[in-house]
Amino acid sequence: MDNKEIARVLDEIADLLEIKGVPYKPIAYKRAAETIKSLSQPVEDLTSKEIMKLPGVGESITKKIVELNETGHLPYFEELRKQCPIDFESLLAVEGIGPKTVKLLYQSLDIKDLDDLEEMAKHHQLRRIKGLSEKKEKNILENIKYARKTTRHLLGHMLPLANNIKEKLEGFKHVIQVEVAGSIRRRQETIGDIDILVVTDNPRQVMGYFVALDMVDRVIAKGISKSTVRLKADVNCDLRVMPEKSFGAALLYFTGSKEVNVEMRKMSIKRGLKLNEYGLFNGATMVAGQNEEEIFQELGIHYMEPELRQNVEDVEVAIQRELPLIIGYHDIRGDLHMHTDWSDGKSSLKDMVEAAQDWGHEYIAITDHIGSLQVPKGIDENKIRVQMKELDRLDREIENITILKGLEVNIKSDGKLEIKEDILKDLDVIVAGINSGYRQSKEQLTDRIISAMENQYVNIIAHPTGRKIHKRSAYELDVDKIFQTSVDTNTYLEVNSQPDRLDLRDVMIKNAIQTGCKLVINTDAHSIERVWDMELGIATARRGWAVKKDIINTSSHKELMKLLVK
Ligand code: DGT
Ligand code: CA
Ligand code: CA
Repeated sequence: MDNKEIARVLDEIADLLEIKGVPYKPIAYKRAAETIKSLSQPVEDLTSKEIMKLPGVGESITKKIVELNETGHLPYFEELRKQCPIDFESLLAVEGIGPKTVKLLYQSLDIKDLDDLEEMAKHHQLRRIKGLSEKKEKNILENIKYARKTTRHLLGHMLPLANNIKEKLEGFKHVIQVEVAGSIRRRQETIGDIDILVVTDNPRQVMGYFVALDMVDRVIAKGISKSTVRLKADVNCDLRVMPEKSFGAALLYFTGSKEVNVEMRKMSIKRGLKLNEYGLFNGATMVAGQNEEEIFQELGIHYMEPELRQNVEDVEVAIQRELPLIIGYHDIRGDLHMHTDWSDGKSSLKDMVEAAQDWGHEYIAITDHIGSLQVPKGIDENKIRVQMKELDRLDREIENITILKGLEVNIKSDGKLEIKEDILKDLDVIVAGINSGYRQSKEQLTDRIISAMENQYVNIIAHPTGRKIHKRSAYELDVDKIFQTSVDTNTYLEVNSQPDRLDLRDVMIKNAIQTGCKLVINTDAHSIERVWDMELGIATARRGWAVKKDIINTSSHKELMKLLVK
């Protein structure tokens, strides 16, 4: 079990003991949970003697941690849970409810989960509890809705929505300037809410227009300088009106991140200046504010691309003027991982090629799945030969784009490829990926990927860590070993652009590049609409500090063919 999971168990034990009215012990468990949470190494790697030496962890808690580590279970905890079967996680997710309130609700009304809570609140039973009020009951009822939907939204779903709202605002006569800010502008992989800034000559009219947009579900707050709406997509959107001369400062502030804002403000103070959402000031004089660039310039630091505004270190590097010139959104010249309706894709070969052309690609590789038990609708080896002829024909027929012949091959549990190798030598691009059997040990999964990389025909490892945002965490892998093998074998690691994959993810991209790996940004598109996901992959690579030369599909077709020889 990892530290977070162990801490969660200890935390919940504390809450359960608290409800049972056991004295002292809850505090001890809370303290132990805090210690485990802030530990820099896995508690799994510690001996019981070492665990016992941790602050706030005594003998009895040590035993429980060891038991959890060794067996994954803790009968003591399970017994407590049986005695009071309360869904803590969900109840505590309701704004305004803490452990004390949970106790109160359970003891007075036997409330165990969100359904119980909603039922009792609707029937006005909460206000009868001492310590709660009618107002509190109303708030709880309102907040239950949000607690049921606490997950953040995927960038790939929010970016088009935000751009759509931006376009609508741009088309409104009173809007002078409009920009999307917040986590979307930083292209963070998940989004809490959408933030938009406008300059207008008529705030009242703009706000009226905004809250009446067709994607709005309901209005949460409407004012002259700020409004918040709930969109039909179940996400909030804030619109703020800013004066034109402050637009850059506001954009900087509301793009964040919070950490970056705090650091930049500190840095301004060191230079005798004051930075806020209205501008950069020297005493009462505004020295910059209308655009972001001039603020960075006046501060004497490197302009920070929004994707690089993540944390304190990014500001420090900007001060040193050592930020990289990251890959641009127009630097990609081709997509090397695409599917068609020959396998599990939804669009025809020709449609995919034309969509790629529309995007501006100079070359693409069609990499359908080959037949196997794991991948339904994969094509078999005879059909691959037929498809290869068809690809050649299309390549001659369609101008301005080169079509490469490829395949996506499954890496079997033993590391071998799920295909006869003689066909591979006739193809241009081989993408290998783990598409089944994820439940292996760290060593097994690592070896599996390494065997594939050592295969002389494999060019690309698809979605290397297998994570799916909100669904499945990354496999445990010895990434250092994988990065090194990638360099040694000229195998490129993919930045997969699917909205819920973005795999490799930003931090891993940074590490891979430091090891000297070359990467490839692919869409893994299964239909024409998804060809546009490339933008998400590029954004992720930018967040991982990738420059043009780190990414092989920024090369010309001729250069690329050299890189594809292993
Ligand atoms: P999200 O919405 O959770 O995906 O993340 P953000 O970064 O969009 O955060 P949000 O919407 O709460 O606020 C937008 C930006 O406004 C944020 O990136 C930085 C700025 N901001 C918000 N609250 C604070 C604050 O308390 N202090 C500072 N320095 N900046 C803040
Ligand atoms: Ca936001
Ligand atoms: Ca916001």
